[in-house]
Amino acid sequence: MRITAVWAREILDSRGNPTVEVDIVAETVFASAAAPSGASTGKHEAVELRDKNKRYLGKGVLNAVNNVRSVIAPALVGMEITDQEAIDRKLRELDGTKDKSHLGANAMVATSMAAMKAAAASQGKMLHEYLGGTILPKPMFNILNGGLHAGNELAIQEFMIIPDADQLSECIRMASEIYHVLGKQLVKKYGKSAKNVGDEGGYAPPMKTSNEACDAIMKAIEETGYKCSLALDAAASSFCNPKGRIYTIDGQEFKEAEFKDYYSQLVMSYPIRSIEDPFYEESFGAFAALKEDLHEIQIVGDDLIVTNASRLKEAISENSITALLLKVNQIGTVSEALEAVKICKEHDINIVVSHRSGETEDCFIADFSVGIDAGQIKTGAPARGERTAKYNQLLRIEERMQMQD
Ligand code: 2PG
Ligand code: MG
Repeated sequence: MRITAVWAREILDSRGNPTVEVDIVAETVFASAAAPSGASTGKHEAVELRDKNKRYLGKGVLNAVNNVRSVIAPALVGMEITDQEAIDRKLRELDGTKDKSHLGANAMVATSMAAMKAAAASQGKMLHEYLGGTILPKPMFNILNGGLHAGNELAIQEFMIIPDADQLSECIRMASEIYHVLGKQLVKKYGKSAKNVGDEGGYAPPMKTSNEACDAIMKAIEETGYKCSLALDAAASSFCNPKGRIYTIDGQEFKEAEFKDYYSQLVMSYPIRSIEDPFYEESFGAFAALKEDLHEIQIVGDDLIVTNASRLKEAISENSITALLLKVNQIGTVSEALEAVKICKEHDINIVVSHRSGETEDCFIADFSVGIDAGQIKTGAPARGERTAKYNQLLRIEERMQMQD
């Protein structure tokens, strides 16, 4: 089917900031997708176009919306909707920059995702079926927030749980129960304000150290009696001074070479299975050294790689990571994200599909994670509509797969 119309509008994301939503019509089918937005963004990410005027305190996206309506739409109309590579190539040609700052990665990614959804619809398929994947991802639930996502003093951004169950729906139920038990325990210990949540729906209690956070989570897991391990996203660039690479955490300062031991201590004390962005976003060598020390722990590259094929290749050749954090909006088109997926599969690198801290109700990544057989997903707490939208879509996919068995 050929693309007949492309349209865009400004909507709000989960932080209440504007973002771009794109509609695509291809003959008899319609699809819509919205760009998510990060807070702890990597410096090599594709650039979101913001209006930088009075509206929305500078964060308006009317220029990006206008780029979709007046530049992208006329170029895409008439193209075959299933030719994702040609569509994405056209977007890159129209943009003409390396960092997608001309049209805006927000305009481009929403268009690219909407095109893929419409392509699936043109074949009467759900997106994950269209992509051909069959594996439901293991979810990591971010139940305690720190860093740039919370108003507390925790340096580490995400304290996640990985419930140990075969079925995805069981993992979701266990995570929900642990989350609620944690909420009650936090209120008991820290008072009512401890139940306030951060950007990704995890609690944001007034804690000061990573140990305090892990202890609280372990206590909640214990009360439920479930088997469950932990995962961290340090997002370490947010507490690293690039000059001299000094890390400030838990009231202490660490030089990069010493900071490795901080993680080793945590890993010895808690059942941590995965650590994302343990060091500054240019520290390929420090990632590699930690990976060697903690060879049983998954080391995930997010800001380090920004879903960029050439940075991914560098990380692989430096032996820096065991997994890629995959965020389509970091690179700006679905085809480029798929290129990163291909490289991961060729080099035995795990894939964790990820949401952003600023999200919408769009559940593209739920289908995408299944469609590419990623094996893992992180999409926040088992709470808040923009997070549960993804988990709920995974529940629908699981049900559909069971019915087809
Ligand atoms: C991360 C993400 C998502 P942000 O660092 O992994 O959890 O955060 O979207 O703010 O970059
Ligand atoms: Mg991250």
